[in-house]
Amino acid sequence: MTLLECINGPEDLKELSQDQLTILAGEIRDVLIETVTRTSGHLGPNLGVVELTIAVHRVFDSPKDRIIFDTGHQAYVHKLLTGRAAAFGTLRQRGGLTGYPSRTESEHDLVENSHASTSLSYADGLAKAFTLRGEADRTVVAIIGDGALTGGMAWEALNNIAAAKDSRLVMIVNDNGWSYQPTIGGLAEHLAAIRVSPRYEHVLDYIKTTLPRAPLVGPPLYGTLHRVKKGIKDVIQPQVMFEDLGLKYVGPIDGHDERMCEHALRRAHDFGGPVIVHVITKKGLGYPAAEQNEIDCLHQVPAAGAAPGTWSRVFGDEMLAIGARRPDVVAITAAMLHPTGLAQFAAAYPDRVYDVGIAEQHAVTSAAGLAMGGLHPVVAIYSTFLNRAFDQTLMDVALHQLPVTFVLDRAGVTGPDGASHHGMWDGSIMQLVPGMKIAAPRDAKRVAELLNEAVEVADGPTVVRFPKGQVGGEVEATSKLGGMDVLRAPAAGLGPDVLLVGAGPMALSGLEVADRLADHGIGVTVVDPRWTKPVDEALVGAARQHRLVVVVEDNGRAGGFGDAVGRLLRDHDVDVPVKTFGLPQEFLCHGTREEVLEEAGLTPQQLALQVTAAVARRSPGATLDPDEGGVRDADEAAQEGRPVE
Ligand SMILES: Cc1ncc(C[n+]2csc(CCOP(=O)(O)OP(=O)(O)O)c2C)c(N)n1
Repeated sequence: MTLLECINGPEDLKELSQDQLTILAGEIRDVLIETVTRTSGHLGPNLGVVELTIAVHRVFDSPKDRIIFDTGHQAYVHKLLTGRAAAFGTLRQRGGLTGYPSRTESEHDLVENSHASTSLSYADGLAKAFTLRGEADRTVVAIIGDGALTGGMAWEALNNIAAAKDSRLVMIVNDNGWSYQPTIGGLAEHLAAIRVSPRYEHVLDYIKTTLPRAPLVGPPLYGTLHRVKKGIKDVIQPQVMFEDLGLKYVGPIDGHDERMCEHALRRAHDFGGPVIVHVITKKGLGYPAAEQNEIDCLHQVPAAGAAPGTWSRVFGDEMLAIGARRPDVVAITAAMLHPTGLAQFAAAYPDRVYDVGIAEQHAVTSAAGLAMGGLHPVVAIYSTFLNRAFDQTLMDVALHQLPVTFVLDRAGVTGPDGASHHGMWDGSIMQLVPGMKIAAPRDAKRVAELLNEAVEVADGPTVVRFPKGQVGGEVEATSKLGGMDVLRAPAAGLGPDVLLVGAGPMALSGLEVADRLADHGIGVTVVDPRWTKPVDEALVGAARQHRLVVVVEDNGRAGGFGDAVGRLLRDHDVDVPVKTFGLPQEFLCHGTREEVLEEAGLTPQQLALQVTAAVARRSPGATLDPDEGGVRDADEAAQEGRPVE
């Protein structure tokens, strides 16, 4: 039996000797490598926090003390130490462990939002609540990476935490110098200066010899630490930063020396007010393939980079072509150069790409500034992360009618990253923005086409949204309807029963739906709108010629394209019914993209069943009485997921 198998919770850790902890750390790394290379997930970040997480759980008393992981992608070791080692093989699989902390999984998990830079705000509020409720024996621990520390929210929190002198709050800065890529910006340069100082080793030695001699309890002990820090400060200047904010600072600590981490954390714990513990770690430690990976230290397995054949790569290729033709086109990424497909553009035009750190809000308003300065910025961002820059999009870009193109990768169902990663909101919130134009390409050729159209728009913002993964086959239009592509007319001999409008790749699913419906004598016209905002007015006339309008979109059903189509038709007094098939307005779990789409009823087969039932309900002579005829059969079949006979 391994040591890890004996750990049922943090209490079991506290019994182990230093030698056993070293063995345990090795076992954890083995499990991480073996599991994550099989299941997919975040490998580099977790390999880097093994000793640190052990130390946190030995010093603090979870769940009485609350541990908050910023972003949460580095919480696998925490999972292994909090009773989930046996289930770890199910990581990120449907029904298995999630890839982030999960409140339903464990009482040790508090925050499951995987959007970065929030931990210090959660921690600030939580610590204040403990103070106000008189729970003076509880400490809040926030673990935040140097990447997440580039986000504005983290600094808004620090500003407030510095003033909350009573908060029992320990902020651990896990500084590995990397975000997805080397962390950029002034803060990163400060931190890097500490790490690369030739005297850093000296400092670590100094702490190692000084800390064990420090007094055992209370503020005097912190005073000693403080003097240690002052000593460091004398030789390494940049860390004045935290102190100038009025925050107590301990560090830098070698994050792979468990004993040193424990010493620092115990002293921070005993201080009784807000303290920053600055820990230096190596991303990917213990796995050469990660340590030596020059792109992102195997931040994620498989790599999140834009592999050939993916939507991200198709976008990246076209950006390169546009870059050659249009010197005014620049690109912005919020710490995700490779995953968003911008790497080739960056290599070709290094002066025309801005990595702003994990700072989506800044990215958008900075794009507004670039546009005001006569450039056309392309903000390449994952759909789910645009949410936090909604106000900037609305007020800073759209109100000023600025030509900024948002390229939203991972729009719609993303899969194993779960609820906070599904890009199911942008299609609705962008519908609210006056003057915004939204394109949804169905295939690779349309990515190129629509991106080119988007960067030609000079009087307002545009969005190009596409999903995660491999792009499918190409389908050409058979005719045009206004600016839209008609992909299929009703099969020979069948009337225009259903006008199926499929946004993005859902237009291709629509073709399969049409085939299935033709088998049941239902004629379907399949249209790809290309632009889902503004809704093409040619739909009005087309809707009047059909008995039912069906909209299919990979986005939440509330307020998306389907609602916009319905509104347009109502405004024109068209009384043909509109049915929208999209994602339920819920937080959807993890699973493969296919599994999640199936659960939402969005596979072609499920769509065909539901549309058949809807047509049957509206057929002359049809009745809603469940005891009668074909309507009932089709409805029931749809519910049971079996084909309509
Ligand atoms: C708001 C937001 N933008 C982007 C991301 C994507 N993302 C996940 S982890 C990560 C890098 C985090 O770096 P750091 O905090 O230093 O942690 P490390 O992985 O280095 O341990 C990024 C950019 C995110 N989770 N949230």
